[in-house]
Amino acid sequence: MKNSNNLPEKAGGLPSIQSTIKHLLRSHRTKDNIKNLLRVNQSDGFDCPGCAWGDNQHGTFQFCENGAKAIAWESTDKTVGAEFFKQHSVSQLLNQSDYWLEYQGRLSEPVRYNKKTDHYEAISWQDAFKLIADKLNSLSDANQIEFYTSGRASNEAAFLYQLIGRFLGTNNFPDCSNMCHEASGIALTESIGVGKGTVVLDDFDKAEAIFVLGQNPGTNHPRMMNALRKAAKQGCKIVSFNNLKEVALKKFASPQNPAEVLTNAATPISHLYLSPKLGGDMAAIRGMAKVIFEIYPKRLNLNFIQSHTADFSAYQKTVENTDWFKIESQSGLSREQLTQAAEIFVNSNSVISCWAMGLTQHKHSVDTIKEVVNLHLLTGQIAKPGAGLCPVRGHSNVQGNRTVGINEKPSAEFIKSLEANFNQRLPYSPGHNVYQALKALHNKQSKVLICLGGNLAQAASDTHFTHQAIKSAELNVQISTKLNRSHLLVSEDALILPCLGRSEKDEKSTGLQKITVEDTFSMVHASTGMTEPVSQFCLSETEIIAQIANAVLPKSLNWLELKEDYRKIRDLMARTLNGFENFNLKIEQPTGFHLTNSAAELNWQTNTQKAHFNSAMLPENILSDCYQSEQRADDDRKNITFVLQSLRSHDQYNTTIYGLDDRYRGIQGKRSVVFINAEDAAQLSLTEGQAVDIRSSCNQGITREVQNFTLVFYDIPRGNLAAYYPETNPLLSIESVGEYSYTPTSKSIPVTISPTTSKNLTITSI
Ligand SMILES: Nc1nc2c(c(=O)[nH]1)N[C@H]1C(S)=C(S)[C@@H](COP(=O)(O)OP(=O)(O)OC[C@H]3O[C@@H](n4cnc5c(=O)[nH]c(N)nc54)[C@H](O)[C@@H]3O)O[C@H]1N2
Ligand SMILES: Nc1nc2c(c(=O)[nH]1)N[C@H]1C(S)=C(S)[C@@H](COP(=O)(O)OP(=O)(O)OC[C@H]3O[C@@H](n4cnc5c(=O)[nH]c(N)nc54)[C@H](O)[C@@H]3O)O[C@H]1N2
Ligand SMILES: [Mo]
Repeated sequence: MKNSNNLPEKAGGLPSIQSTIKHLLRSHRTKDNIKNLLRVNQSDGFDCPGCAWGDNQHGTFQFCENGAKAIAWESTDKTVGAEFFKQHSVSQLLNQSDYWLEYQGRLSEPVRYNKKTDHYEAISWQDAFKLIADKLNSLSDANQIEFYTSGRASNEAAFLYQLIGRFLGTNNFPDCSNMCHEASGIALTESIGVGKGTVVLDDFDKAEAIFVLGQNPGTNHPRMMNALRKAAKQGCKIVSFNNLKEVALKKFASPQNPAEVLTNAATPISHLYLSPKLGGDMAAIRGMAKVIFEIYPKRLNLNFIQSHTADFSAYQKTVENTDWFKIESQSGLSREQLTQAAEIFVNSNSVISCWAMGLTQHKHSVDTIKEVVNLHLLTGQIAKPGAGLCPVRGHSNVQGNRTVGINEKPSAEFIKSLEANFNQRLPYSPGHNVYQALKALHNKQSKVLICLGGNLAQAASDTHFTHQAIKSAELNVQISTKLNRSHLLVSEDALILPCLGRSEKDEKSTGLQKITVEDTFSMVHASTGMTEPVSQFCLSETEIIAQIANAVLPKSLNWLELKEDYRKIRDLMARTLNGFENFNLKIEQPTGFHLTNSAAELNWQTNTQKAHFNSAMLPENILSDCYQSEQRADDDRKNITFVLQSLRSHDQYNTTIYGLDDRYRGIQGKRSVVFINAEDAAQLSLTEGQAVDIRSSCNQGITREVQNFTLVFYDIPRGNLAAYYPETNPLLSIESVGEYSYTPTSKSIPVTISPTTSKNLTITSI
């Protein structure tokens, strides 16, 4: 394993291209995948399954290293069918790593779990649909079903999926958003009346300053690096707030620019780089607001404040009542540093703030994001060219899924519109989010789990609890492309239903089908797969959902007609969803169409018709309340509690592990590492490379521990640690969730570390 001394000086460049080629070769479908890369994010091609960043509309190559990995991972020759399951029992498979499971290849035929033999066995599609229908129809209450969605499903599949649930009578739609940007949706809806970002890609060309908070775009949104690089070259000031020094936010060489690939050249990205303590961003931004009130009161946009906002004076008082000591100690940043950041903010005519999981996965995330909004409202940095708010979404269609109805708390207006169009009574009361769904499965109140993609077992917190919860389902139905742990947590009955990937052709009797997706800028556009399906037995997600609907609710709609012609599904959506009028026509435009954002038009759809300042005080403590106060006091005295963030390496897509390297952080061949400040290690008499156990301080009578993690010295604030997800999920108590959002507090886990007691040799290969 290499360590932090091997940190690269820049991100991107030649190593990115070399890594892309390596992953293409490993896919065993190199030729197809090169073809795929030429078509990804082109107007007649398919949408990259990597991330939700938008496409530049000028027809150049639109892929990146990690997009290429996602495509190569999906498009492989290796398959997992009934024969594979004959050779491996479920108990044996449970002993394999997550990497090994997915690496076996694409799921290629439907299979059903046989409890007697502990093996999955072949089942026909029709029998599988009937089995689901019989089970669902036998339940006394539709609220005993959990309909999980991961944000890759198309708008068409997701729209039909939510119809099944609602026609049956439930709003139980837990989804990956609950673990991801939930806090952004809540904060933005309450503050500006719409839960989405207000900028479009072109705004990045016009911004004079871009703040990037709690986000690692070099790995997770590499196409965003092109926008940041271009902006930086034009003199836009980029300010990064990141707990870690992420190399791509310092220097980036575009893999698409020959001069930067072939020479040592690179573009400096951040003008100012600040590293707050974990959970310290609300304090940091409060500090910036305080600077504006104290030093630059003339930069307050009083016109904007007066005509467009409510609760300004309450906010002003809150800022006055927040003292610098609290700001500096909670953020870990000095008043001078925050003054520098505030000066860039007020001296720029147009400012964008972007953020991701570093802001959304804390106890006080909703208030933190509202504080970002406060700053923009003070200065009127919203609803004008080059200015606004940009929560950068994760999964490629997670935003679209919400738009078309995957929401456990649908608005009354949405349900009314469905009722009017489908002529039946539908449920208004909220259903389960991920936290509530897992609790209900765990106590057997819920009996069926259906997952449209994803890997809930490894994505959710409190791994032991979550595994028990999934295993408690009487029927576990997984619609997936690759084998993962969620398929193996079975007790009674279970189905694995293999679907087409986004890069594959979806042929129906009416011709080649398109699907649609929505990116982080609310652009909706079509996507058409290009390569031959991996197996003739895979069905499209849309067809699988339509067939389940037909089996369960045959009379409610002509589902079989819908599955043969997705234009008909889009016609239904056009009649039901705001902004989707003439849907089929609008997606004929090469770049699709933009769903308008009311806040970007100075139309505030809040209860007062104004944008709201939020006056919350800084939290007393950033850690979850499940960390008991007596223990907290004791640990504080001994000064031994660290705050741990769980994050992604460069070689993974959420729970999908592509490899064991994290190139930009200097890590090779290993995932069980924990990044620590050298001075903290010295204080505990620990050395670099030493193996430690990490124990959660939120115990509630249960020991939550992961063992044998190697210490890596890193530029990280004292008292903070970082390690990869999903390996660290066992440390997060199920009760440790954000206020209002229920999102696991994956970026602020209280832990202690000690030399390992594990006798196992460190595993370095997969
Ligand atoms: N290749 C690849 N692409 C992906 C994904 C993937 O796994 N792999 N996942 C997709 C998904 S679903 C999502 S949601 C996004 C995730 O995209 P990111 O949010 O970039 O993902 P994380 O790896 O969780 O990184 C969090 C970043 O925030 C910083 N951070 C953590 N806590 C704090 C804090 O309290 N304050 C500040 N200021 N910084 C903090 C971390 O140091 C890290 O740089 O990426 C999407 N794209
Ligand atoms: N500790 C910690 N936990 C976290 C996070 C964190 O930062 N820290 N991040 C959270 C976040 S932001 C998210 S979004 C969640 C992710 O949670 P999920 O979305 O549930 O997880 P993924 O790992 O993206 O799902 C991978 C699986 O999706 C299936 N799949 C892939 N492509 C397709 C497709 O096209 N169709 C279908 N039907 N299936 C497909 C494959 O079978 C694959 O095994 O994890 C969350 N969990
Ligand atoms: Mo996410």
